[in-house]
Amino acid sequence: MPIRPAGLASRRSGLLAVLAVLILAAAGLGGYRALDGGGGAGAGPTAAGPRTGDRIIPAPLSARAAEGPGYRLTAGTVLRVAAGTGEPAREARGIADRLAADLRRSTGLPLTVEDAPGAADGIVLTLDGALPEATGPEGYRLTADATRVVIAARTGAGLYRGTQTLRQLLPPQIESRTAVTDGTAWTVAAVDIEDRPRYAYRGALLDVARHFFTVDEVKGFVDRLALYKVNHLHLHLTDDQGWRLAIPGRPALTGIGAVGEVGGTPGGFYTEADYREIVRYAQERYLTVVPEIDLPGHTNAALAAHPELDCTGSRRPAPYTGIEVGFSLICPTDERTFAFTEEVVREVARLTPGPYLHIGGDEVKKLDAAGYREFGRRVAAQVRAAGKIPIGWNQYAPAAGPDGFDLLEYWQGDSDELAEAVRRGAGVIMAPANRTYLDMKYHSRYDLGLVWAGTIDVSTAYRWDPDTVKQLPPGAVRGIEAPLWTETLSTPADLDRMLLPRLPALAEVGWSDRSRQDWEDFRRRLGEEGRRWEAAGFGYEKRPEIPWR
Ligand code: TNX
Repeated sequence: MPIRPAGLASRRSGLLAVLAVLILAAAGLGGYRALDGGGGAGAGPTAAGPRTGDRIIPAPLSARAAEGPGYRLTAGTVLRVAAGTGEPAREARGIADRLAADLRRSTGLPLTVEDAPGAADGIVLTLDGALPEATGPEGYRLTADATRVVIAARTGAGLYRGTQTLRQLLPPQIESRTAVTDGTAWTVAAVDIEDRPRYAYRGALLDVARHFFTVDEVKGFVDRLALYKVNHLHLHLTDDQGWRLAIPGRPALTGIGAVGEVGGTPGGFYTEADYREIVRYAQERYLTVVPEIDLPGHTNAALAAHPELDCTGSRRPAPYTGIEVGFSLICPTDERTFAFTEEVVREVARLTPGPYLHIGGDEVKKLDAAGYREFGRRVAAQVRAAGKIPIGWNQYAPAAGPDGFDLLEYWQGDSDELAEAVRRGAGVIMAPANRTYLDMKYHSRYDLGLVWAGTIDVSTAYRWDPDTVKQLPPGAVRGIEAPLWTETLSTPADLDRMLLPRLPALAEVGWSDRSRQDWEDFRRRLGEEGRRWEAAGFGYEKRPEIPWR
């Protein structure tokens, strides 16, 4: 560990802080005030100093600023895990190790991790089943004072979300991928935060079919989602332009179906090991992968590999590199089609630990309503037989309800059909294209993206309520999703420009209590995130709506 002046300074102030506490305790005084002098320059809550609870995105349920200078990370800071024994302890330990690794990169501090039930000082991660039940599976409580930061949750997921809040309570340079040597004080303001999500499902979709993205690039995408407490990664794995997941026994799917992408550049695909690695990486950040195999349309790549699945029985289509939709269909009246879907569904289910399997269903223009509904119900039953919960785009609404789709993802389309499906028991994930589509341009002259659903600036992404997009009974909306379609996006830098700063806006819509959402306040908080992204090396679009600092 390099010893730098900043490290020495913080070790000294840490000692002073401990001394001050002892003196105060001996004098029988409470409070933090007397510590101000011991914190050294930059340790007090100045404008450029510690983040307070009102900087966090998505906004927490409640954040109270507490008295005092807060907690400063020093060379003596230890992460302590208080989570009993067995599997919960192992899980909490894993979260602490990841947090320590993330904080070490920029701070250069040793930040060792220890098991310490009932620990007093340091950064304490505690799994606590006695927290109120309302905390839920992703809720947590974070308190910071001069001696410690405590993150408490009922589950590992809650603990992990709390660690992301801790990152945001530290200065933006905390996101640096290399050691920061400018003397930054790693101080967390004294706060008491209680937090839990509004919706259980908060997703983002990455379209790896129109343009292929490598495992490492997908991991980068996951990193960005995790910062804002997104908990589902929807991978759009197949489309006209490419089939991106290897299926044993069907080598042509990737051998033929994965070679290209939009624009004619080389495509690619994930092997079983690649896909498992994405799932593992996402899981480690408490994101569930939702794989999508888009059926029965958007299937040109599958048909190029398996021309026998075309209704004419033999026409092998050329690989498709354009961006039109609605022209392809696997034959819904041929049993070979259902043998194919059964095999694919079983295989994807086998590789996927998460509960969901998405089977698309959008923009099918060459099939009548009855045939389409029947196809949907049969494949949904295959998904269920493979042990997964079937999700479809809202066009599958007529095939939703008992034994059909359990969840519909709304992007655009018929409201009555959707309401009917909800009456039959379906839940809804809201992804209205005119709010959540991250591939829509910011403004009409923007270089990347499409405009068919309108232009979406940050305020448009932020100012809407998923519960009132459609008139649905309370509880029908299970969450939201932000899709990043990639017809016009081919590099990670392109993804970043479309994702940031709209992702945090949508993340707050999905996470924060409605009463905590406020555009003016959000703009102000978002203005600080730019420095965080610069420190992390993330690209973003400096939209003039935001007061960047
Ligand atoms: C509509 S959303 C689509 C996608 C396109 C997207 C482009 C949906 C279910 N279908 O196939 O990529 O628009 O914005």
